[in-house]
Amino acid sequence: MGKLVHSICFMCTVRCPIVVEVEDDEVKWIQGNPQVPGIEGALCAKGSAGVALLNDHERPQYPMIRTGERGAGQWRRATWDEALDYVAEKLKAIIDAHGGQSVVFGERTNLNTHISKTFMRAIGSPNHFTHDALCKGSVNTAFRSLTGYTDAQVGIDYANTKHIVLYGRNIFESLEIKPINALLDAMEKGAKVTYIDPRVTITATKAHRYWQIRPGTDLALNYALIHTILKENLYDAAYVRKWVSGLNELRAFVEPYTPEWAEKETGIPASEIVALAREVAESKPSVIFHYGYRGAHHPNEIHFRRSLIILNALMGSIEAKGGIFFKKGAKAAGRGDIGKYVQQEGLPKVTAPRFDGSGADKFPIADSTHGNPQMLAHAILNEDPYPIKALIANRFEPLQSIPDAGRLRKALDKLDLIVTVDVNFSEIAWYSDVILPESTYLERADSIQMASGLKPQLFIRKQAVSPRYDTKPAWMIWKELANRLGIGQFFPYESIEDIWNFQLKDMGVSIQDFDAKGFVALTDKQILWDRMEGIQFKTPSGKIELVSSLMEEAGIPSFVPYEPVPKPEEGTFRLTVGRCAVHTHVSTQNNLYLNELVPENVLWIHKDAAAKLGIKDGQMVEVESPVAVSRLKAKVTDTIHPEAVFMLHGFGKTVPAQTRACGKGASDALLQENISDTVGGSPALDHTLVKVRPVKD
Ligand SMILES: Nc1nc2c(c(=O)[nH]1)N[C@H]1C(S)=C(S)[C@@H](COP(=O)(O)OP(=O)(O)OC[C@H]3O[C@@H](n4cnc5c(=O)[nH]c(N)nc54)[C@H](O)[C@@H]3O)O[C@H]1N2
Ligand SMILES: Nc1nc2c(c(=O)[nH]1)N[C@H]1C(S)=C(S)[C@@H](COP(=O)(O)OP(=O)(O)OC[C@H]3O[C@@H](n4cnc5c(=O)[nH]c(N)nc54)[C@H](O)[C@@H]3O)O[C@H]1N2
Ligand code: SF4
Ligand SMILES: [Mo]
Repeated sequence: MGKLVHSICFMCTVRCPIVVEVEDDEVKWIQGNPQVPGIEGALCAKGSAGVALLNDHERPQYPMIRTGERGAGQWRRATWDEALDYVAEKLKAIIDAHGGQSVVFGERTNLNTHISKTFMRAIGSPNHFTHDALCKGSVNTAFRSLTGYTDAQVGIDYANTKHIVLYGRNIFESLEIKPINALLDAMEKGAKVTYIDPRVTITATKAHRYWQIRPGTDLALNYALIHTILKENLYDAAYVRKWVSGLNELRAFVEPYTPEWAEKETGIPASEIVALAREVAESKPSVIFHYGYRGAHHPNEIHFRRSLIILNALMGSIEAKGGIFFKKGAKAAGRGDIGKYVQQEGLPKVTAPRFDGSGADKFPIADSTHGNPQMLAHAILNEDPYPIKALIANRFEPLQSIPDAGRLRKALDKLDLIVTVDVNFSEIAWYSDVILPESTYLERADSIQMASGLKPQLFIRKQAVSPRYDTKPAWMIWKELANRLGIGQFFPYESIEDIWNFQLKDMGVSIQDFDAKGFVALTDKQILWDRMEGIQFKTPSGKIELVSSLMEEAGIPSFVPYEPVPKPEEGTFRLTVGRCAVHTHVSTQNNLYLNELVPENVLWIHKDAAAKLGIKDGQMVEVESPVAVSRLKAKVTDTIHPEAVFMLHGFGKTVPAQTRACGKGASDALLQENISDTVGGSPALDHTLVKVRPVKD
C-alpha cells in the first residue's frame, strides 16, 4: 500500500473530505475520508473521476498567450514569468487609465477566496463577484430578510428529520454525500419525503409522495399551505408567539389563497394540499421545508424562498432537532476566528460603487459581498455605471453559467484584457487573452477550510502528487501577479505552510493536528441553541420578521399579491434545467470517465406534445428561445409536465481542444433570457419560454 494523503475533493464545490492513496507519485485510489462522520469512505462518481482530470492531456498544460483572434484557438506557449509580466503590464495600463474599478474578477467561492479578494482590494476594485447570485442569491436574501442570517449560515439536520418537503431539490442526483447519507438513515428510521417537481427525477422515485406541479407555481402551493396551517391552527403556537413577528399581516395576506384556488394554479388537488399540511404538522418541529439550493427559477423567487422559510418558522423547526439550524463557527466553539488575508490591516478601503448595482440601485438588498454577475454583459456594453476593461475569471465559467451567453460573448469583445485561471479549456479560457493553468486539486494544497455547523470542524487539502504539467496553485499566481503590480506586501507568504499558520494563529490548532484524521473537530458536542429561549436571530427585532425591516426600509413590500408566471401558448414550453449525478455543472463534460457515462444532453418533452409536433424519441429537434436557437436530441417521455421541456445544464461546448465534449448537446445558458429577481438577486433560470420543432433530415 502506498502513502495516504488527507485532502478535500474538488470535483465539485461540495468539498467532501477524501483520502488519496499515492504510490510513486501516482494516484492509486481515492476514497471518502473514512474517519469523517457521515462520509465513512463514500465518494460519488465524479469524485472517483478525479484521476481522469489529473491525467487528462486535454487540459491546459502551460501558460498560453493568444496570437490570433479571440476564440480562434491560436496560442503561443509562454513561461510563467512571461505570462505574468504580460498580464501585469496590461493590468497596470488599464488601472492607470480607468481606475481599479475597471477590473472585474469572477470566481466560484473557494478556499482561497480570502486571497483573491485581497488582490482586488489591493488594486482598488470593488468588483470581486462569486457564483452565489447565480446559484442561490434569492435564498440568501430571503434568509437575511427573515432571520438576519445568510443561507450559508444555515444548515439542515437531515439525520433527525421526520418529514422533509423538497421543491425541485433533486437531492439524490444533484448530490452531496453527507446529506444523502443522513437522509437515507432518517428514511430508514421512518422519515417521510415529499417531492415536488414538474419532472420525475430519481428523487421523485424515492419519495413517499410525489406531485408533478405545473412549472413555476410553487409559490401558489405554499400560500395555500400557509393558509391551511393558519386556518386550522396547525402551527407551533408557543414557538411562533416567542419568535415570530408579523403573524397577523401574514394571516390577512394568505386569506384569499385557498387550497381550491391553488389547485387551479398548480394542478395539485386541494384535498392533497390540506392532507400535506396536516401530515407535516404532526411531525413538527422535526420538519424541513427545504429552502432550496439553487434559488434561481423565476422572477418571483424572493417570495417563493421566503414562503419556504416561513413554513419552517410556522412548524417551529428553525433551530429544532430534525429541522434547520444556524451553523456555529469557531467563536461558538470557544476559539478565535480563522485568519483571512482580506481582513489584514493596511488594505486600502475601496470607495467606488460596484459594477453590478448589487446592494445599490439595481439590486438594493441583494448580498453585495457576492455581487450579481448576471449584470456583466449589460455593464460592459453600456459602460453602466462606468467602463469595464478587464475580466479575470478564476474557477468560474461566465460563458456557460450566466444566461444569454451570446450577448455576453459580444460584450467580452469590448474588453482590453481577459485572463482565465482554470484546470480545463473552458469556453471562457478559450476566449481569453491569457490562460494561466492552475494545478488540479490533487496536485496542490490550499487554504484550510472552516466548516461551520452543529459541530464546527477544520479540513485540509494537502498535495497528493506533484503537478503533471507546468501549472501552479492560484494562491501563488495571485501573489506573483501582486509582486509585479507593487502590492506584494499584502501577500506575506512563501509557501502553503505560511498560509496555514496565518489562518490557524488564533485558533489553538496546529498543522500537525490534522495528521491523524485529516480534520480537526473544534468541539465534540453539537452546539444547538435552546429553541424556546436562546435563538439569536440577527434581525433588528431579534425575531423572525415576516414583515421584514430589511425589505420595508428599502421600500420593498414584504408581501405582494401572487402573480402567475405566463402560461406557455400551444407549441411553446417552459425551458427547465438541472444537473445529473455524474456531472458537475459545466466542468466535467470532457472528463474521460464521466463523458462516457453521460456524453450529451437531450431535451425531455412530453409524449403528447411531441406527437402533436411530429417529434420522435431520439430525433434531432430545434429549440428556439427569444435569444438563441440550438439543436439537440429529443427524449420523448411521459415523465415531464406537458408545459415544460427539460435539459441538463453544462453541455453544448464549442472548444475544439475538448474533443470528447465539443459539439455535443446544447447549452442552456445560450438559450436562457437574462431575467432576474431584482429583489432577491438570482437570475430566473427556468423562466424562458421556447418553441420546439423537429429537424427534418
Ligand atoms: N451531481 C451533481 N450534484 C450537484 C451539483 C452538480 O453540478 N452535479 N451541483 C451542486 C450545486 S452548486 C447545486 S446549486 C445543487 C442544485 O441542486 P438542485 O436544485 O436540486 O438541482 P437541479 O439539478 O438544478 O434540479 C432542479 C430541479 O428543479 C426542477 N424544476 C424546474 N422547474 C421547477 C418548478 O417550477 N418547480 C419545482 N418544484 N421544480 C422545478 C427541475 O425539473 C429539476 O429537477 O446541486 C449540487 N449538487
Ligand atoms: N445557465 C445556467 N447557469 C447556471 C446554472 C444553470 O443551471 N444553468 N446553475 C447555477 C449554479 S447552481 C451554479 S453553483 C453556478 C456554477 O457555475 P460555475 O462555478 O461557473 O461552474 P462550475 O462547473 O462549477 O465551474 C466553473 C469552472 O471552474 C473550473 N475549475 C474546476 N476546478 C478548478 C480548479 O481547481 N481550479 C480552477 N482555477 N478552476 C477549476 C472548471 O473547469 C470550470 O471551467 O452556475 C450557475 N449558473
Ligand atoms: S459530491 Fe462528489 S464530486 Fe462533489 S466533493 Fe463530494 S465526492 Fe467530490
Ligand atoms: Mo449551485
